[in-house]
Amino acid sequence: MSLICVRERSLLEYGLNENGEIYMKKFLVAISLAFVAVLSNAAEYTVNLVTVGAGNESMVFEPGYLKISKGDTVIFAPSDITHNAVSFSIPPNAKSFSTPLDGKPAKVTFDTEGIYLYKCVPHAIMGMLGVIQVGKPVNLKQTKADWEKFKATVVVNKERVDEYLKNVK
Ligand SMILES: [Cu+2]
Repeated sequence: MSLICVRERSLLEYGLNENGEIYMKKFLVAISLAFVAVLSNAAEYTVNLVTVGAGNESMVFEPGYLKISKGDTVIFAPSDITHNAVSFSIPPNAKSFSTPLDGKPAKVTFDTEGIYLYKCVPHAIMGMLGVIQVGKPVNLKQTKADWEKFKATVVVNKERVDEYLKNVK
């Protein structure tokens, strides 16, 4: 009698363990697939900070307008130590960014949706300005207001930003 009980219990336990292992395996596979999905969904873009652009423009971000998704990363790659990327208009609750003037590529991850306006500090006056749209343009009105204010400090190539902003949808 007691022997049967022991046998039944161990069989039951064995069965549960086997199920448990299967569930654990399925769970681990699901987790690793989700992890791979997260990794591959977050894209990486490069913006070049150049003294002479592809079309012979001077002091320019290439591309000047970039649309990305929430969670994506942008590498700001300066041609030399005279260029950087510093935000001056950002969506509500977004983090501002500022890359150093050291000639090295700098990574910035964008976790908050909206439009970001940024400048190269030494060449903002020459219209070295850029627009990054992350997801939906939730702050377009504020972006335009900030740009109108900033515009007064730009001497040449200010129309670039107006052109970039035409891409915003
Ligand atoms: Cu510059």
